Amino acid sequence: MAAPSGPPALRPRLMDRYRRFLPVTDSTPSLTLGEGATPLVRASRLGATLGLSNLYLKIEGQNPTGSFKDRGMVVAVSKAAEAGAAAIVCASTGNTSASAAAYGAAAGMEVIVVLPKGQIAVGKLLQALMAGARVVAIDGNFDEALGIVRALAEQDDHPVTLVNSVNPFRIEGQKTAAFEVCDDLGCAPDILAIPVGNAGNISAYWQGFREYADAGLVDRTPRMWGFQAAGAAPLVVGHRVDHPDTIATAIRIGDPASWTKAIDARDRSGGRIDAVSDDEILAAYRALARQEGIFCEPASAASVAGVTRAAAAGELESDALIVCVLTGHGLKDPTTAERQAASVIEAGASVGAVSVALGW
Ligand code: AN7
Repeated sequence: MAAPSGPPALRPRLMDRYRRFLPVTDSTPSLTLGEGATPLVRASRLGATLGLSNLYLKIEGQNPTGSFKDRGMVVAVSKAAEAGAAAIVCASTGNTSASAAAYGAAAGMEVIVVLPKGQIAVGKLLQALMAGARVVAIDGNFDEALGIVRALAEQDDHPVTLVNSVNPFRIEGQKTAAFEVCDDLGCAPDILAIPVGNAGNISAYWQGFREYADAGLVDRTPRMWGFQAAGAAPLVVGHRVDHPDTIATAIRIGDPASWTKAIDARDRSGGRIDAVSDDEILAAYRALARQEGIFCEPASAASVAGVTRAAAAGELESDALIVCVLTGHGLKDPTTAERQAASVIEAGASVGAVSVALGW
């Protein structure tokens, strides 16, 4: 039997499934690591706690490198390959670099990532290094790293393609998550809640919902609810934050590149962009794991933290159709998990000792 030329039929390639909405041509290489088609899970127990009967979670941590970045990266790297690029570069709070490293490796490209030193979750850093990316850690934050890679990509002596979300192909790929939400629900949700850092993803979802509505595939668009961490909430305070700080390192960003697009998504959708505290983020992070069995990274829990607060304030109809995007996998950041988790119970190697340890 001949080997299949792509992934098995049950898992269509993201770029094939939504090809009519993507900048894909016959000369675009068909790169894939199996991205997209992530689960939309009904959060019954957490929903009951919050008084919400239609709360859903979009589990983007189930992408190949464990975050939503893969949707955009597969398109950006494919288009870079189509254009003949031999090298890609990005700045990152971690997930973009993990994704760029993986897709760059799969495409046979050189990958360079520039990161804020000491501010990257250990799993993400190891993903980039294992995939063979050259990792440069700067004495500065993400916003400074982005400024540096933008300048590097403009130099002529070392041709390199920038794959941060200022690369429009990233947004094109990421909008497919909105398509999947609509396809799975059979309609658009009332509210789409999402963490916001550099603001590419909220812009991508909004674009996706609008394109689906324009194509007549859904009859409305959701209200876009973005949530930033309180210590890194430039879109909420209305000005750049020079020293962003939060436990949710993925969204530790003070000067979002897609600022205008995010504000546009908020305003045109009748939505909101609010700040949630690190304590609220961590409470949602624990609740997701304990009540739903879903282990996301801290930044991802900002979406649920925001909906939790709105529910507590009585701002939500109990039957509102709400989708919270969980952008990245919990295993990426074992350090935060270790600090939030219960302790192991130690016991001797006998039934009696284990029973005693369990308090039986
Ligand atoms: C888990 O990896 O910016 O608002 O450099 O990793 O589109 O930036 C990551 C962002 C949310 C925010 N959740 O998305 C990077 C980076 C997780 C993330 C965001 C990020 P954007």
